Amino acid sequence: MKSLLIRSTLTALARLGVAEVCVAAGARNAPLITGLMASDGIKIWSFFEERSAAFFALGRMMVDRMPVAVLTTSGTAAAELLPAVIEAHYQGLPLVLVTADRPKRFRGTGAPQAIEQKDLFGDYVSACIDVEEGTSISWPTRLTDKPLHINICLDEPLDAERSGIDFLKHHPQKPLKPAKAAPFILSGSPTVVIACGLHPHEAREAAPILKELGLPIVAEATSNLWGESPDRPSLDELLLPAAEDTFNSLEIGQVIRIGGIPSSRWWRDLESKPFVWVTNVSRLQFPGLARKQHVQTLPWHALSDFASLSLVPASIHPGKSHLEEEITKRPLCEPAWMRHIMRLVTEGDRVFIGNSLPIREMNMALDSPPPGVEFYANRGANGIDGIVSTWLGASASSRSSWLIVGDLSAMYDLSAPWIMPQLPQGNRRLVIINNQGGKIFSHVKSLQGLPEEVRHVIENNHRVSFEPWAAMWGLSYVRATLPQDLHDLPDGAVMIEVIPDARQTETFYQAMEGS
Ligand SMILES: Cc1ncc(C[n+]2csc(CCOP(=O)(O)OP(=O)(O)O)c2C)c(N)n1
Repeated sequence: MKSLLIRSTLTALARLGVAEVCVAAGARNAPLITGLMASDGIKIWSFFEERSAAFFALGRMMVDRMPVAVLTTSGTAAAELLPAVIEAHYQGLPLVLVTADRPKRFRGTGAPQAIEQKDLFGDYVSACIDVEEGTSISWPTRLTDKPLHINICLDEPLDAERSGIDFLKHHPQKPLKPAKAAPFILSGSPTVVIACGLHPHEAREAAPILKELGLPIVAEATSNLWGESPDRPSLDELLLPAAEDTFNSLEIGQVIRIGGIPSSRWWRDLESKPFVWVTNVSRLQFPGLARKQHVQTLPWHALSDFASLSLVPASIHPGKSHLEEEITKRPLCEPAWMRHIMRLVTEGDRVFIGNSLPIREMNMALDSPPPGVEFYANRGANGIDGIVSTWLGASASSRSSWLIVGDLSAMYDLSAPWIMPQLPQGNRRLVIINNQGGKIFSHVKSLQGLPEEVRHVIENNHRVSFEPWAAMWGLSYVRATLPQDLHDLPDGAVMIEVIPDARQTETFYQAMEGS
């Protein structure tokens, strides 16, 4: 009976197109692990810890756009998946969660390692398939744009499953044709495009259409529209950096957002500007704003209808931007460090950007990156958790990749490097911007007037050095206080702890606010 259930679970995964499984072992999921390991055509990544496993799986999906499964044992092991499931949900990625469980009769009894696993992930999954030995089940044959939970109840003895399946013999069904996009109305007022969170394939699809449209484009790094690329037209003449002083210089009545949800304050402020029309064109069906008035959300394929439109471009106030001047004056401030790091990034590298200040400072400071550089970030739920693991997942299919992450975010994911010995060889540069706390909060106006001791608690100021973390996982370590400290990095995996100049960073932001 158990054999049958294991086999039908593996076959269901194969039919869904799962080609990689991130496994975190326990006794309860051992029969599934042995079944997987006896199978052909499936890549197995092995973890001791479920949270990293799930974020790593997410990173694999983000770049390679194939379904990846995470397999856990029962109890809180299953619950550890929740943050990555939420992130996958908001990124529209169908992460497949396979959780082993004790038989249903244990539910609500408090018996060891038996928790309420059914529907554990609530609204963040498209379905929870709760299956026990001896029951029949109709497996889904297609994934949606949401994670899927498969809860497998296994009784003892948990003897090993000796036979597997050939994953390559089961072909996933073709995706359904998207429904025709509903008609949409646009305003005739001055329009800007805002672009972020585009997979490089989507950026290639969008570039000729945006070129034809000819509107100014405020492009975050993750729009993947910056720089030259051999397989798409250059948009450099239309692109504007996603910096606050760009937004301040725009005269607009309409925004076309393509891709993910922008990380700028300006986007949030659109909430209270119902007179600005917002049209979202995205793979994700989230409007990104709570207001209903003058907001419409169109599916990604509607973008092709935009090429033939003739819209009024937003006017840009000629007022001089101080950004260049202020960065140049302060070569050791945080945004300047983004430039120093980007100078080391080479053609085709993958750059993962952490949340909080790194993503904002990269958006501000990015000038033309080398051809084919790909940017990614976890902007679904904007968490500072799981970032190192997600990057490592994304780095698995890249010969050279970078993570730029804040210090608290890095500390959140200390077990992430566990997987590194299993990764293919490549240059992996884990850059920690150690500004000694959650410094984003020092930029939040409403928090600036709080008593020092309260700010200390909010910012979690600290004096931690990351060198012992590098040593723990056997990584090379470089401490950088000057740009030249980044020269001659060794090959392979390197942890780079950047110590930006706090005073220069502070005066940079003061100057930008005053401009
Ligand atoms: C899981 C999670 N917990 C808390 C937060 C709230 N939060 C946003 S930014 C931040 C501080 C991040 O600090 P750090 O990584 O050092 O980056 P910095 O602000 O210095 O750029 C926190 C706690 C969050 N986004 N995600």
